[in-house]
Amino acid sequence: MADMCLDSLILKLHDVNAVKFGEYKLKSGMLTPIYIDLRVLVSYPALMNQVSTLIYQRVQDEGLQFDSVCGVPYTALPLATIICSRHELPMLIRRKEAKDYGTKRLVEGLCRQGDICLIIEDTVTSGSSILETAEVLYKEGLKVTDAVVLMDREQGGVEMLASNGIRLHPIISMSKLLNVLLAAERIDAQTAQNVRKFIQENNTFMSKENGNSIPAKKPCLEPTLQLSYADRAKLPNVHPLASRLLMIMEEKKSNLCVSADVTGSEELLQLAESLGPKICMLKTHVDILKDYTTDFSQKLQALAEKHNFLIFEDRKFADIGNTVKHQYEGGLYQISSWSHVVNAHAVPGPGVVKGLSAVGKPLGRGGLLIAQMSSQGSLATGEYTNAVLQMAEEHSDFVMGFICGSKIAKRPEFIHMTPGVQMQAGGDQLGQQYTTPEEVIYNKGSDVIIVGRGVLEASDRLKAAESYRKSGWDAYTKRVAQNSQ
Ligand code: S5P
Repeated sequence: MADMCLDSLILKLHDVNAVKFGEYKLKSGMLTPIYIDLRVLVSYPALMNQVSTLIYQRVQDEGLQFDSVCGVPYTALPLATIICSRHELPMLIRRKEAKDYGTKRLVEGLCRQGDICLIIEDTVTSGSSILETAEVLYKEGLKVTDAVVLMDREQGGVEMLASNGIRLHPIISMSKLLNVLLAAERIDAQTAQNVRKFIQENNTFMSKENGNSIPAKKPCLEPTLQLSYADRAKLPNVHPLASRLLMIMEEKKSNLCVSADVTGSEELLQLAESLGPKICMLKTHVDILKDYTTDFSQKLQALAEKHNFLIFEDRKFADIGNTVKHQYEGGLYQISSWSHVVNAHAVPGPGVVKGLSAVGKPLGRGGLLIAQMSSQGSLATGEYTNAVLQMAEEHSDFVMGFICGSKIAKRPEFIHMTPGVQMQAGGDQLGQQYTTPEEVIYNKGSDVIIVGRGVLEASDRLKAAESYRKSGWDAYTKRVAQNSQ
């Protein structure tokens, strides 16, 4: 029912030219094959009402808690007005420029210290307009935790806002819009494909393969980023293994996880022995070893003990609960018997976590959910990432954190681990995309850098590991110092 409602709204938006195909320039100067202009809505009162109803519906469905509502000027301003008037909610108006007479206020309406203000927006590309509005509200002593948007262009806005502590709830995604218009034969397959390609290649948040600019450059100035790893290790609700990892990081001054992607067990053990003192964690892909034995896994555990690091088998489980239970516990590798941490895709739904937890929790193991991926064209973005966050919250007795490109969870108990890291931004021939340790830890607020070939392909692996350790650690100390000023 709600879906049919959305489909008909999308067609109506197309009817009134609020969605256009061709070549258009965005606020950022970027040329786009699709343009969404919801300013025309004010000429269609029935449509205005329908959009306002959907936005409010979403607010209720999500059970959002807030004290007032603010629409991002100007397009969302009348939408916020309708919603606030209908439901008798206090509204705030953000001025674009302060009046040059009178009170010079940037926000009109009653601002009480500590009140939560819900932001409403019409379209999101990078998320910067919402962030700008939030920053004005912060200056008035307000808090912003959530924002609802009618159209999400799926170009990184959800992730950018999440890294700034704002959860974005989109009503219509770009993918949904294209699917509906295509099914109704409003556009042809080629047009839809062109737009999809453009969206994938123009994510404003994840770094680009060829090292293009990342607009969301600002370091996250979020209170939880003031916390040191040691402080976080002591939080009352932290997962015991996350606590242990945070303590290891603090003690060894290392937020480096080396990805030991080698194919011989002897070489892997040598790596663990030599790089052990530099790392907080060693990541394995046990299924690429040509000579796995139980003896190998025992030796690896002994080295983890000796050098005080955790073992993370990057198995990326992605099946129904019952199957992953067997895959985790049994088979040739018996992963649960030696790996402290494993990861999983959230695609199958919560069953995958429940299956892993049934095996891992009694053994004191922990899990990471894959919320985002470093590879080009990854589908783990936007609403998917939001849903992964939600799943982690609901299973935080086993899930200790995420594989992600940036800090996405507000709770400081969660660990953020980021792959796709090298000293130089760039990529490989198969879609891997690299960001620097400084970018990942300082600008994007992640906790752990995962480095594979950056270390493995160096002529001196130990020296390379040390330089990644230092780079990651320096970025962390700079971030903590910056945020506690
Ligand atoms: O999104 C991801 C998730 C993971 S776990 N992107 C990744 O690259 N990884 C893993 O990190 C990948 O399987 C590989 O083992 C490592 C990155 O290796 P590198 O050589 O590109 O640094």
